[in-house]
Amino acid sequence: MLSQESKRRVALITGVTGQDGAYLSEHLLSLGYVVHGIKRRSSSFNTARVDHLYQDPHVGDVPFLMHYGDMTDSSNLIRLVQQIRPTEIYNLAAQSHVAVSFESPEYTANADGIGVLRLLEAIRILGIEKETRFYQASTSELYGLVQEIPQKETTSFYPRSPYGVAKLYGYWITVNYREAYGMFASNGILFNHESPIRGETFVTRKITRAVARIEVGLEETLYLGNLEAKRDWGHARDYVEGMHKILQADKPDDFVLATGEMSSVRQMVELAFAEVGRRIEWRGKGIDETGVDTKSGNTVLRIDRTYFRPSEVDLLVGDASKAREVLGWRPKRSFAELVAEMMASDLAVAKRDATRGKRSV
Ligand code: NDP
Ligand code: GDR
Repeated sequence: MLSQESKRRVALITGVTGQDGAYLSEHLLSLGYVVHGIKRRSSSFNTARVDHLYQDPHVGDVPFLMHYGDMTDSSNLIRLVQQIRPTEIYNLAAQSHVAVSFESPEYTANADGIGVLRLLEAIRILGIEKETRFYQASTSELYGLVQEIPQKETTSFYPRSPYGVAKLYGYWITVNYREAYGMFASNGILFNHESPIRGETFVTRKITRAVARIEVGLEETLYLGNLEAKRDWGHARDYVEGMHKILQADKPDDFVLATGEMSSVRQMVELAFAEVGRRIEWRGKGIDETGVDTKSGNTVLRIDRTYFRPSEVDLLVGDASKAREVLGWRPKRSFAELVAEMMASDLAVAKRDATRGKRSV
């Protein structure tokens, strides 16, 4: 029989206000976990993605709680881990935008790299290595410059951004603490995953949001950078289930989660416009290329140089065979279904905004 202590299922999620934090919270709550999330202090509300999970703790025991914290503050992290004594920690907090990492490289290194060390040290300092499992949100950006297609756990890393380099430290310090101190510490090497609650500045959401706003007449033009970049895009809901499975494995290890299918930014644009019955015709070349909507004859897409990155990751496509074999994980939703869901959601928002007369922000 399980002891009281081993039956306890208490998760601590850093980055709980982000896309994955919200879906993972929902998933763990549905499995009966008590979920604690770390959110950053902000001058305006930043909890929209998890507000539906929140219940007032004054009414009694509630399964979802939030605490203020920051990955750059060791004492805060140690105190929270001590207070919560989680059985599982999911480290999802990060400055997660690749382009922004070129603007704020030092902060990105601090939060995304040293932040991982701070959490691992909190576990060690408190002596809870044997009762706490640790998940690190590693990324396909580690692969960067193509070394092998598709990329898997054994493919060598060659990050191409301050974000990728910071995450490389996070990956290896997780492996190191596992080997040095016998911690149950695992990396999920996740390829791009999206959803209707994806941040508005990542390319998929930027596209679906703009196409919806163009459709209802709130915007005229979508400005993008590199249309040729290719990514392996999955649905975030599938990927958070994989995160949980990684921590339920018999032993700690590193796993790629991916769909194995690749599409270009250009194809994503075409699919999103097709969802509202528009076909895009491409005219011009390079920075002068435009996308013309054949229905209206309007130029609905232009290239903007500022969205190109100083060093780009041209192509990512993952092989998730290991996760399939060891964890029984496989993605359930296709890329086409994902785009359709994101478009439906953004169209509903755009229509609401249009009736309120809201122009572009
Ligand atoms: P989001 O950008 O949506 O969420 C990031 C979260 O981290 C937010 O809650 C954010 O808070 C929080 N955060 C940022 N900086 C700090 C800090 N210094 N201290 C505490 N919290 C902080 O990312 P996703 O949900 O998409 O991704 C989750 C994790 O997975 C990230 O680590 C990301 O790098 C990684 N990843 C994501 C992939 C994807 O395709 N989505 C693929 C592979 C890895 P706030 O809301 O206040 O900004
Ligand atoms: P990525 O996602 O860098 O893969 O990182 P993003 O959606 O930002 O870019 C994907 C590709 O699209 C190209 N692109 C543009 N990107 C953005 N954001 N805006 C544009 O206007 C635009 N035009 C073209 C980019 O150059 C790039 O090639 C995401 C993040 O979630 C990371 O945290 C995560 O680790 C990786 O996915 C896996």
